Amino acid sequence: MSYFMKNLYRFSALVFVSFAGLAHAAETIEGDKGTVIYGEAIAKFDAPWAMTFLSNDILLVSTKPGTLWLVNSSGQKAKIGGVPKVAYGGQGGLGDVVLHPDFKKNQLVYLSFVELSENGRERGAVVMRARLMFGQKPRLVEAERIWTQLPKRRSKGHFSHRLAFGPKGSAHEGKLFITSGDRQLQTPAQDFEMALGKVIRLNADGSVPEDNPFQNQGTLAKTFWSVGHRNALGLAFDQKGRLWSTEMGPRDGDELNVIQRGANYGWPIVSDGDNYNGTSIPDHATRPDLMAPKLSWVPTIAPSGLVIYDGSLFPEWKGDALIGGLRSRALIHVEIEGDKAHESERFSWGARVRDVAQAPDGSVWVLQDGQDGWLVKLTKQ
Ligand SMILES: [Ca+2]
Ligand SMILES: [Ca+2]
Repeated sequence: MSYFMKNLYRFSALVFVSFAGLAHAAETIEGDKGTVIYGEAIAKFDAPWAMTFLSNDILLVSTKPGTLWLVNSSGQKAKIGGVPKVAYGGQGGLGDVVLHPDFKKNQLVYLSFVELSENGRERGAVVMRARLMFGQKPRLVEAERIWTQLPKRRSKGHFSHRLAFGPKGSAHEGKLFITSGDRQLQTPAQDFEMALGKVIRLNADGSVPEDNPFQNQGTLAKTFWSVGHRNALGLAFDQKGRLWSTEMGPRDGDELNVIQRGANYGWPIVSDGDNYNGTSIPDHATRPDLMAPKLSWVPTIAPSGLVIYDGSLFPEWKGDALIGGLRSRALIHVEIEGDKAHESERFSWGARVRDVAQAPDGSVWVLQDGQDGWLVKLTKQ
């Protein structure tokens, strides 16, 4: 066991206040193709948004109002200090939480959240990194802003602000990817002077990699990896080093994309869905020059968190996408075969699924959306 893990366990034995009976007995959940899995309710949160594992038994959970929790598998929680104040409202607040790939050495944590402009009228996302310290009380120290979503806008939606680090050994090792939504304004997704409707790629310290694709289209464009996105709430690498993203469509037309360097994903020029006001948007097939999704959904699933499964507990899911569905109230299993993807099975137990993650032991954990959002652990038994 590493020095870090020893510290973590010693620490966690001290700070977790003991609650009795929080975790519930496992209940069976049957997929629409008949696969049976088990769900165990671990702990409840006020509007949880994201989670990331420190070990099999300990994870971080963020909530939209602005709390970051250290949680163990018995459902015990400790609040983490030093989290900045966030602009909570609409679709925004505290967002994603991910670990630096060398977290066990440097204890660096990356958070995304929404802040107000100086005049208090406009909003935009921010990415901050800080060191997670254990002591009498867990806390973040040495907080440092590494990205600001520009320009800020009045809208309270489509921040996206999902984060993913390129895995070790991949072409993107140590690179931080950020989804930046169109802020409900559509056209910024094709505008090279706005970092909205883009996937952003940065070095771990926030500096701009010189091999990003758009070097001659202005300062902001140097941070872009891909353009033409609407509201990408899921972002995850697979074992081959490919980056996948889920994207909320307008009325229908949700997408699962493979994110490629310099590509244009078409929003708002094309979508397999249409506008909420009933006007139609040409489908992706009409514009082969714009990158088509690997899979799109009509009717909507409202996709949020995404993981590409790599565990051994569910060997039949290895290499496949697991997507949290909001309006579809489901965990959606998408089978990936080479370059192709299709929906394989839907697991629904009546809850909107905000985020999905894989624990080191291969169990799959979901965060249910809303004010009484449960953290649920999914296993085979
Ligand atoms: Ca698209
Ligand atoms: Ca369409």
